[in-house]
Formats: sequence, structure tokens, C-alpha cells
Amino acid sequence: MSQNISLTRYLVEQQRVDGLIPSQLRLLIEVVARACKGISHAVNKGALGGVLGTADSENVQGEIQKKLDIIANEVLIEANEWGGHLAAMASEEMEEIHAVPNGYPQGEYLLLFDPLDGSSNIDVNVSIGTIFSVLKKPPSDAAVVEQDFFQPGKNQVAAGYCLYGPQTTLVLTVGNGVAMFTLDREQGSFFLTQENVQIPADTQEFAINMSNMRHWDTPVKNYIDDCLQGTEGPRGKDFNMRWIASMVTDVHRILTRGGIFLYPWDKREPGKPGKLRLMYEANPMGWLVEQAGGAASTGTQRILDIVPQKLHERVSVVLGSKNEVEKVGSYFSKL
Ligand code: AHM
Ligand code: MG
Repeated sequence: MSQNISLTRYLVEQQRVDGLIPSQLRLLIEVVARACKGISHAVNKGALGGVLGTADSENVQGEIQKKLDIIANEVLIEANEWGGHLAAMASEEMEEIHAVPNGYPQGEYLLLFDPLDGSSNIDVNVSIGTIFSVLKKPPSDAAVVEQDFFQPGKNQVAAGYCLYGPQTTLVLTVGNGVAMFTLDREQGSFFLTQENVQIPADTQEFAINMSNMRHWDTPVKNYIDDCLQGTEGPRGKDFNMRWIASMVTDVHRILTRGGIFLYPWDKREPGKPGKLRLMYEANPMGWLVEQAGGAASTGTQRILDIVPQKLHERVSVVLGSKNEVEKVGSYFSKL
């Protein structure tokens, strides 16, 4: 662990690796990290900063927005729109894309984010986070349009999240493994605290919202039933369960010690293929997990191969320790 490698230095060094990240992308990631520092500051202030509680508005998903959802969204937009690296942004909190306004230089990247993931945990002082994904705008002289975002997750050029917990941790991939940075509050900078993060291939820990059990599809129900039987059942081992209800925090645990996370499609809302959003939740998390040696699927298909049809498309998510994700897949193929 080096206290000496700042995020800036790490990115400059990545830039030197066969141009893995062009300077515009490096600067874009720095701006996102700076915005996350601002959000972290607001989260830390909590009630003292008047940021807790509900705003009088709904987002495009029909969810009541929390004040921090809105604040985090504004911080990210304001930090990113003038830098010249971006063509447009898209957010869980905005129905339409936000093109960089006229008057600012237009860059070649597209930034997607869930500004404040785990909103139900804001007011109860449980860890929450920001998730982000970066794509390249398809080459064209035309103005940016929503369809430019409709690229599969395997096209991402950077992805990550910032976890606002006991520590503020930025986790990043630019396609060269996963690195973790911890915010040093005195210095106001992120420092590298783990490199080459690896998820163990096997696990005895699953994360799923068990209260939805009666709504699950048969493969998921059978998989969890078998895990619950422990050493007596077909899996031949005991399983522990964790569910934070902040995907950022559940994924962070999986990157740290392995595990499997499931938010599967269920029968509550037949028209919706899952709760989580493909482009700014499943894709960035899926790529991070793959970059750490894990796997990310819908149960039947690799998440990063899905070509989005809608900006706020939802998807079934199964990700984490590779062998366990494959195990879930085997329950789907038994159908
Ligand atoms: P959000 O982006 O509105 O916060 O919703 C996403 C969150 C995930 O972080 C988490 O895994 C899931 O919703 C929890 O859902 P539930 O409350 O159904 O357990
Ligand atoms: Mg979210």
C-alpha cells in the first residue's frame, strides 16, 4: 500500500501504458473524482448540512427523490459540463440526456451516472455511493443524441464508483484491472490503497433481498433453496447472507472478499426485466467485477454484451465470484 501514489499519479502512469487512457479521459476521471469529493462532503455533513430527507419531486423511474439524490446530480453536472472532455451526460435522476451546453467546448466522451446509489440508506447513516460509466461518442460531426449512448457495456472506456462509508473509497477500472483509492481528508486527495483487486472464484456468501422470494423465477428460487440447505444440501457447504440495499456497498464487499450479488427479474412487474438499471448500474459494476476476475450475467447472458434499447433500461443482475455466477447460470439452463 503506498500513501504516495495519488489518483493523479496513477492516471498519468496508466496514460503511459500504451495510451490506455488518453489525456482527455484522464482529466475526465479527475473531474468525476473531484465531484465525488464534493458529494462525500455533503454526505458527511448529514443533518448539519440540511441534506437529509425527501425532496418534493419524483425522478423518471417514478421514485421519490431524496435531497441528496438531487444535490449529487447537480454536483456531477456542474463539475463536468465546462471541462471540454464530454459531449453529454446521462443520469438516473434525469429523463433525458444532458448535452454539454453551447458555449463550452464539446469533448468526445459520454458520461453516465447514478449520482447517489442506495438512496433508501441516506437517512439511516448507512453507506451509499456514486456509480459512473464512460463511453466514447460514436464518430460523427452531428450533435450528440440519445442513441449515441446505446452501446453495450463492453464498449466502456472507464467505470467505477465512489463509496461514502466509514471511509470514502474510489474504485476504478480503465480496462487494466481494478484499483482502489481512499480519500485522505486532510490532504483532500485520493491515494491508491489497493491494486489488481481479485475476487476469489468460489464463495459461501450471497446477497439478495430475501423478502422478494415469493416473486422470484424458478431458477433463482431453486438456487437459493439449495444454498440454504447448507452442508446437508446439494451444494455441500454452508452459506452466509448479506444485503446492504446499496449496490455500491454490496459490490464493494464482493470486490474485497468475494461473494455473489443477485437482483433478479421477478414477477412483481412483468414488463420490467429487473430493478437495476443497465447503463449506469449493471454495466459499470459488471465491468469492474470482470476486471477483478469475477463474472456478471443476467442469469442467461453476459451483461456487458447487451445492446441497450433505452437510456433507463432495467436488467436482471447476477454478479460476483466466477464459479458461483456460473452455478446460477446452470440453474437457468436446467429449465
Ligand atoms: P437507487 O439507485 O434508487 O438507490 O436503487 C438501487 C438500489 C441498489 O443500490 C440496491 O441494490 C437496491 O436498490 C436495493 O433494492 P431493495 O430496496 O429492493 O432491496
Ligand atoms: Mg442506484
